Amino acid sequence: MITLLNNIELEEIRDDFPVLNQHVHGQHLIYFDNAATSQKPRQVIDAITDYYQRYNANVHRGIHALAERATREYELARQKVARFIHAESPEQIIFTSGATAGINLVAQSWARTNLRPGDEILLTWMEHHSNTVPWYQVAAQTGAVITRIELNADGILAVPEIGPRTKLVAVTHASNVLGTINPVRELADAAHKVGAVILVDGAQSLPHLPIDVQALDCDFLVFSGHKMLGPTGSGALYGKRHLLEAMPPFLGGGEMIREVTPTGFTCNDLPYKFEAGTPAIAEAIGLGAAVDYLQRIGMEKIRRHEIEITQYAMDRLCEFVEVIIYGPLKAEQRSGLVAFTFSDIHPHDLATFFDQHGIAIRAGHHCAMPLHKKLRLAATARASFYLYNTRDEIDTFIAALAAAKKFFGACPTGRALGF
Ligand code: 7TS
Repeated sequence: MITLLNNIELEEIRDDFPVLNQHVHGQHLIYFDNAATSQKPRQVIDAITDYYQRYNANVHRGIHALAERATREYELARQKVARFIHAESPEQIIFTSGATAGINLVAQSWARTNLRPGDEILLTWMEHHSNTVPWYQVAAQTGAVITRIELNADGILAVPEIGPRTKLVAVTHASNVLGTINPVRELADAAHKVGAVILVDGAQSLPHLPIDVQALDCDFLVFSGHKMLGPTGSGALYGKRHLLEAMPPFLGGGEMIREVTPTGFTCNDLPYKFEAGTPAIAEAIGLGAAVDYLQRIGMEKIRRHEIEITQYAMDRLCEFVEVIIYGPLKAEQRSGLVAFTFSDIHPHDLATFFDQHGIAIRAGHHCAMPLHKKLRLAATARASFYLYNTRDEIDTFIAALAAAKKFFGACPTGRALGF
């Protein structure tokens, strides 16, 4: 049986994150900006330091002891990531600098060579710009067209019949604004029925939910290490082997070749075909340490904890008639974040007010401008949680919101959702 994190476990977890133990503007820091980037435990920081202090060397080329150790640890990190997402093999894990780089790789390699004029790329209204702009670029290059799956009033996808013109479905697993967890397996089945492929943006799901790429039957999945306790500049692309094998390399350079002649080159095997140049070695090793950390606690347990505190945060926010929450109202249907507006107070003013109380939230369009346009909003405020956040912190956040109400003189708006 999966139990919740108890108070002792939570204290132990919090002790692993040095950054949490500080004051901001004279108040104890409350970090609710985890959807932008998570904090890093000592174990990840130590793994990076250890690499630089003890075995800094390039990978896959040196024959000396340091190079062999660096290569071993780098490849071990790949194995850890493969196991974490239940990939069939480590060769299907391409290290990238993050979700954005993974999507661009698929756009410029798979999509650019497979799409023809009139082919459809099916997105949703809740995509991050990283899962939007690369498709606009590839549409301009190939003559493909962009279409979008509609949302219902709760910010949930209405899974459509996918038509024969659709060649690619690119969908976020969890929205960074609405929190909505999308039915990826259903979408994969619908895409595969018409011979389309599906790319899943796991930037907001992988840090928070147990992920099994084989159960999801996704063709590609991307994610960022820095949102799951790992370093910035780390992340990966997972792909089905037959697709990766058939794709041309995206970047050319060292490492990705088998042979270079005076006039041409042949490609290296997977995954090196897509890892041109010296990779982010310390970052990959740090990501491996982050995976170890998450697995030691258990993704099911982390998920239960986040459901619990997210539901608590939403319930407490609903005590204010001035608050509008965007996305599904049941925490089970969303990842651990809540985007909201508070009367007619500008979200940036609200974020500044929270900052003065030592509480870090994010305000803005969260790199999801098409969604905000659809909601007829310029911006929302967003509190996003992770395994180290507590109910007590949410109580402090709610007390700060009550203070903001007094300070700004908020009144109810009664604005509707507006999908
Ligand atoms: N996809 C989703 C769903 C995201 O939320 C983000 C980043 C990305 C892709 C891009 O990730 P990157 O690591 O390659 O930059 N989202 C956010 C956010 O919500 N606030 O700051 C970054």
